[in-house]
Amino acid sequence: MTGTASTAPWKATVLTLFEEMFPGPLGLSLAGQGLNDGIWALETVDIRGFASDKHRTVDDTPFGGGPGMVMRADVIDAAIERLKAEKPESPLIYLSPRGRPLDQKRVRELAAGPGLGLLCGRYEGVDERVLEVHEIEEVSLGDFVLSGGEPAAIALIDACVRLLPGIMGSQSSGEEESFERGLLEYPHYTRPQEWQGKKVPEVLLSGHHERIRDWRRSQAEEMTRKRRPDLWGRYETKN
Ligand code: 9D3
Repeated sequence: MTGTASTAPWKATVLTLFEEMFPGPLGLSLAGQGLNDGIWALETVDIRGFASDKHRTVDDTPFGGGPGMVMRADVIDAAIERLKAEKPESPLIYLSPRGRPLDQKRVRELAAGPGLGLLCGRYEGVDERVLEVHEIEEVSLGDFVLSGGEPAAIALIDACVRLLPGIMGSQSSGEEESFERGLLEYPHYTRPQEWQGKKVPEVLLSGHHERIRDWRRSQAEEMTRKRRPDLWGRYETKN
């Protein structure tokens, strides 16, 4: 072989019925610049392209009855086979409200790998058998209801991409992120120094870096204790 050695960029391949939703916000700002610079790559695959009948059916009624439709195992399987042929090393994730809640630890692991294969569901979800056969990891964004997996896929990709080497700010943001320390962020202020009668806390104007650090720490702790008792409990246990 000749020429410059180069490794393939981190790549997200998204199986979806709504390709038009991509890149969406991923085409703008930090993620969009990284996409243009070739730091990461995005491919969407239309699930409907793997339907085998003339009406290109991807869903059917649930066995056992009940509301809504279920995405067919054979159609999803064909789409996944295509994905596995191209990027066999990438973890396969199904965005699903019954998945394990995403956290920053998993995001860091996924950003450190070769990329992601993402399956976006619509309707009630996909036939359980195809999830079992491919040992697909199920990931949720939290306990609220979206209309489909696509907005969740966009959020997951965004969280990974901002950590990639070469993305502006990935160095500093990778390290001292509030979630890494287990606390919410302290409050921020900028000019004007007084606004609608509200003054910026005196300590921040003092120039005493140690006092500022202590104040921010105590604010972060107070905020976490009040708003996120779950995080606070774990933080207290660790410290
Ligand atoms: C109306 C159907 N729901 C029964 C209570 C089940 C349901 C199926 C599919 C609810 C939502 C969805 C679509 N959601 C996602 O695909 C999804 C999701 C979410 O809704 N919340 C948080 N994380 C995610 S990741 C994918």
